[in-house]
Amino acid sequence: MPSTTTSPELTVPDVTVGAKPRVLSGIQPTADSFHFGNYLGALRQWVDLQREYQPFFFIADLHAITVEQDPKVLRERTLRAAAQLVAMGIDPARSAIFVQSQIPAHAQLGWVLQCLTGFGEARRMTQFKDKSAKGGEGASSVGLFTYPVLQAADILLYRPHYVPVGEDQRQHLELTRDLAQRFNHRYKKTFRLPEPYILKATAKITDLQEPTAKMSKSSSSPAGIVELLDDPQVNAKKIRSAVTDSGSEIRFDPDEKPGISNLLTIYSALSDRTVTDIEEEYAGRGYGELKGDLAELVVDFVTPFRDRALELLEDQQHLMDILETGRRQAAAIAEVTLRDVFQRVGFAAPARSTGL
Ligand code: ATP
Ligand code: LTN
Repeated sequence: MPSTTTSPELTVPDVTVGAKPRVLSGIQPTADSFHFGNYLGALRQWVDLQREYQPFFFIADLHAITVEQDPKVLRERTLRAAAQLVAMGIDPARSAIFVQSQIPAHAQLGWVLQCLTGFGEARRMTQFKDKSAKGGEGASSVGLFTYPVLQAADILLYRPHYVPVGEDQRQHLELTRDLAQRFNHRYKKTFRLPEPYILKATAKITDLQEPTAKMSKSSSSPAGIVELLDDPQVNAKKIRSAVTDSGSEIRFDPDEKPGISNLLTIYSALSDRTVTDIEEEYAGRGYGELKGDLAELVVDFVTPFRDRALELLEDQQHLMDILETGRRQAAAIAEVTLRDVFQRVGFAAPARSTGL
């Protein structure tokens, strides 16, 4: 396993002894296309981890409606997300790919965990502070406030070992571990304490126009974000027009040279070469050359990905079949966990219980 920024100890006994350890993550269907931050920060690790782990990957539509969504667009984006996951190499024969809202246990466990979360604890989540800053707290939904608690439920239901995400999700993973520990302590050991799986090198891909800010679906300007389903030539142009720093030296130094460092990070990830190797190759050469070559690498990467995703989108029934298979696999696990939880918190079982 490649080195990550975290490796806490597991404290809950492995409930899946003999089985492959699990990996789980989710992504919101809040844009027509995933971007390079999503891909390099998280999705690429999903693809890699699916080989050695039992993988659960889902499209977080419940999370998406914490801010207003057009229903028709949300449905379309959910399928677009599924197509992109498959196009980038998530193999439905290995991985359960599913839609969060199709598994009621997420919202049900979410409620139980909300009742274990302190108001002050939820208030400390920086994502709420950031996302409510624009319109003001009063205009934000309560769902946006409790977003991280639902995320904890998403994770804990499947008792995963690792959760591959970008750096911006670290705080939510910490809350998830705290809630798991609290539940285990108050009732009975039920949840595994999951570990974040955050690759240091690509944990925060930054905006091409504002290289100290995160590349983001909701806050990047069009020129600052490389969208994987966009016209490859448009993306090449965005790379060539990326904001770079004063001076002319090609050197990895995120504090002094955030623009060039971000381009070097993307270059290194796409070419599987070390940053040092790339720095050496471009020693004494200008920013323009680096950008031109990176633009070509980007075109080579996005073109086949985009073709495959668009082809998959033409057969929506096939995508829905994949999601249905994933739903069944996920439901089988989630329902067992939820039943344990309901029993442990003291909910009366229905009289003729044949499962949930
Ligand atoms: P928004 O910024 O609008 O909240 P997003 O662009 O962060 O959305 P998400 O669906 O929230 O997209 O993120 C999906 C995954 O991609 C998460 O694991 C997140 O940590 C990761 N991710 C998103 N942006 C970046 C980035 N710029 N660098 C590294 N990882 C990222
Ligand atoms: N908050 C995450 C999306 C998400 C998620 C999860 C990620 C929702 N539930 C569970 C990992 C595990 C984001 O990417 N912004």
